[in-house]
Amino acid sequence: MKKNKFIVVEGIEGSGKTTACKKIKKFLILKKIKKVIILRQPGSTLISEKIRSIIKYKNKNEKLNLYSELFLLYSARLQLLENIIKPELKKGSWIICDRHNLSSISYQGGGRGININIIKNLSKITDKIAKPDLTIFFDVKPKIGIKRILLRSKLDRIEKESLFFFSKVRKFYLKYLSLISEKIIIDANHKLKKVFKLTKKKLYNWLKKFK
Ligand code: Z5A
Repeated sequence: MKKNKFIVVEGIEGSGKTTACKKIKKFLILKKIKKVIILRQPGSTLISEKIRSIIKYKNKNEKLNLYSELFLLYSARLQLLENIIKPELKKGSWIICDRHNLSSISYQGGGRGININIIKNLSKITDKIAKPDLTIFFDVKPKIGIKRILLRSKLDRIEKESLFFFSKVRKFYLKYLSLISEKIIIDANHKLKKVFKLTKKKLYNWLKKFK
């Protein structure tokens, strides 16, 4: 059996990440991998879920400071790494994580304009606990992504940002992905069936390296 892996799934809203996480889990189980855990960021621990609701929903009486948002995101991430990811990796579980450091680089760095070195330094702290083995990026045009989200539900605080914001986020994703060696990039503009067919093919090829 292959050694367990820490897989991160990234993309802008409506890229289909969350749907893909479930499909990737099914695919890994078909490949005889027994324990696969899906996690989300921010979230997936008691404290991290509390932080998630602070970040996602607008408070009429108090605006969330740019840096508060960043530090909250990293606090949620550290809770998740320390309490779930690290112990589960030790036990041999496979982890599929919906978002990680690259989200902060792209949203807080690219979208909000925070100095990238601050985010890189915070990422060094999280990387010391556990570093992803693979990043899968679902690349969708912001216009298409937002359209999908609008069909699904009302927009939250971050989803209400402009198309320009998401274009900046996507630009940073592509820029910083180029620095990651173990990655898979999927054209997520296609229909769901095709997107997952592409994902399965590329993931299968990646896994073959560890036979
Ligand atoms: N955030 C941040 O700023 N910095 C950070 O470091 C981190 C996060 C970690 C998390 O909210 C928010 O936190 C997020 C970034 C910020 N910003 N916002 N907003 P979230 O977890 O609620 O949102 P999300 O991560 O962006 O996920 P999402 O909105 O659910 O989108 P998704 O996961 O990419 O897509 P999905 O749920 O799989 O699909 C969305 C809909 O599209 C759904 O109805 C699907 O059936 C449909 N779909 C999916 N794929 C397709 C295709 N291929 N064709 C047609 N329809 C499709």
